[in-house]
Amino acid sequence: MTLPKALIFDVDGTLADTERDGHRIAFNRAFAAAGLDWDWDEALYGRLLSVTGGKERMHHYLRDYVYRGGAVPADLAAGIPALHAAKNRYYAELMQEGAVALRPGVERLLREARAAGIRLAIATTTTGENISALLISTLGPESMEWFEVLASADEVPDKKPSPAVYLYAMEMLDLDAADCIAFEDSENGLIAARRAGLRTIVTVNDYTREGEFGDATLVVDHLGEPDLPFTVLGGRVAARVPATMTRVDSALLEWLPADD
Ligand code: XBP
Ligand code: MG
Repeated sequence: MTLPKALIFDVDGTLADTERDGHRIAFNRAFAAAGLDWDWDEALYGRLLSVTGGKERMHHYLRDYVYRGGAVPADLAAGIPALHAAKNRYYAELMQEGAVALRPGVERLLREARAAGIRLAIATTTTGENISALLISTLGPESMEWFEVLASADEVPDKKPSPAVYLYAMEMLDLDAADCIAFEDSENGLIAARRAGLRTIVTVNDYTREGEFGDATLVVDHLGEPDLPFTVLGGRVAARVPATMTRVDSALLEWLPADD
């Protein structure tokens, strides 16, 4: 049992509830500003999250919800990149306002990993700009240096469940999958990480709690804090987690068995 050499984090839904409280609100502001009466409430957005990528999600919404499988007018489809750019501007504003906090245990684990010499990376389908907006607002500008690799849609156009962004992150780290652990919150994210051969810790959120995560190494409700123990919800090693382990920390990472 040895410490992993690197931790690779998903961003949206894993580091913070950016989907519900960030991207969703920003999409709605962009729609309203463009004079569109589309309104993505929390429940609808949860269904739309089955499609990764903001532009792809808008295409999916137009095709399956607005035009119900019929042809989407070309001018509306052509307007998606501009709507997406506006969404990201609203998203940046929301982050600057501090609208979203990191999930429990995230900052603690990042700091502990750094102290233990574990390298950090990010693998996300969102953009580098959106990553920095979140990190700077929650951890300060210096946190940008904490992550050796930021693998995002800017580097890798293939969205999860494609493993491409994880494979890219590992290539940049020059590490094998056996030396890394992925952190995810969604089914598409878990599939991507597993296809890349990574042991994966899933922290579910309100959108993903009911997901199918049997292939995860460990599924918990959050990473845990000293005064806020996690609840183990599933995963390959769930039955073997020692009762003394109540959060994802260096001790748990060192204990985490290899995939059987
Ligand atoms: C995140 C996504 C993204 C965000 C919005 O998936 O699917 O599309 O919802 O970001 P993951 P963009 O957490 O698996 O990376 O609008 O930049 O796509
Ligand atoms: Mg996610």
